[in-house]
Amino acid sequence: MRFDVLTVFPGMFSGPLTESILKRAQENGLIEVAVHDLREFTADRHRTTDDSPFGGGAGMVMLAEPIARALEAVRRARPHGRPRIIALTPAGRCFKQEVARELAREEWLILICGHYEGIDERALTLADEELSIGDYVLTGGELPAMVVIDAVARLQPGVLGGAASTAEESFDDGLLEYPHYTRPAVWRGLPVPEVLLSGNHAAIRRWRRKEALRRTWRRRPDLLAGRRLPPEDEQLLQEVLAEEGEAPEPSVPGDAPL
Ligand code: 9D3
Repeated sequence: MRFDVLTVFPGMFSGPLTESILKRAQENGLIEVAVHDLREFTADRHRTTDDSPFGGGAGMVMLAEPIARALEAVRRARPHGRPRIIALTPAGRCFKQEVARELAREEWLILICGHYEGIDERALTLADEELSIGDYVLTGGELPAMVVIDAVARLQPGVLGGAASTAEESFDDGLLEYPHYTRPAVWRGLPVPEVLLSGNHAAIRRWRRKEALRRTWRRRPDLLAGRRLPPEDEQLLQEVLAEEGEAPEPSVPGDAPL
């Protein structure tokens, strides 16, 4: 899978993409990432990428022309593919695991990073869609683009170690993960739950599922609301509810406007 990133701060991408899993994924040819400096697509002597907003107001707006020229250049370089063009903006559709799964099926993504107050609306018409990574204010679309690349890249076959590592995890079945423990069996007086040392794999599996349900009920009740659980999960959740005194926090994360 290929990612082309359009940005006025190409240097921001060197760290995250050249370490660890994303580095190995590129070395193994599983993903390809090309970062393009929008300044290279300016026409004036000062290599201008932004200007003040029509109608007045604070901040700067990114010019449409360098974005259009950069898009034309990266498409011209691969005339037989068809990219999905995504602009990272605070007003976009919220990026969730479901969106990551959807994008992971694409062959080619072009990510346009806004910076300053925003992008000229006419340049946004060149994108297929806008994505936001959540309701908090960042300084630009660069970190969001890296978040999207990371979440999408790890879903490409072969990028993570084993096949199990993707499928068994929290957001793949919409629940939070069960708690994890490693050596020593007693750390500063705190023991590991006995069942995990029992060697009884059926009991361990059941305990983990129950603790995943407990944690989700406690911390993210929104993930369980309006969801039909299979009978085994329903049974485990009833046990959790009988054990847990108070109702979970009433607040639902992720639904507050900026
Ligand atoms: C007060 C109006 N602000 C909108 C919330 C202006 C503004 C703030 C920050 C405009 C752009 C930005 C820079 N942020 C992004 O470009 C961005 C972003 C974000 O801030 N949060 C979550 N996802 C994203 S994707 C791009």
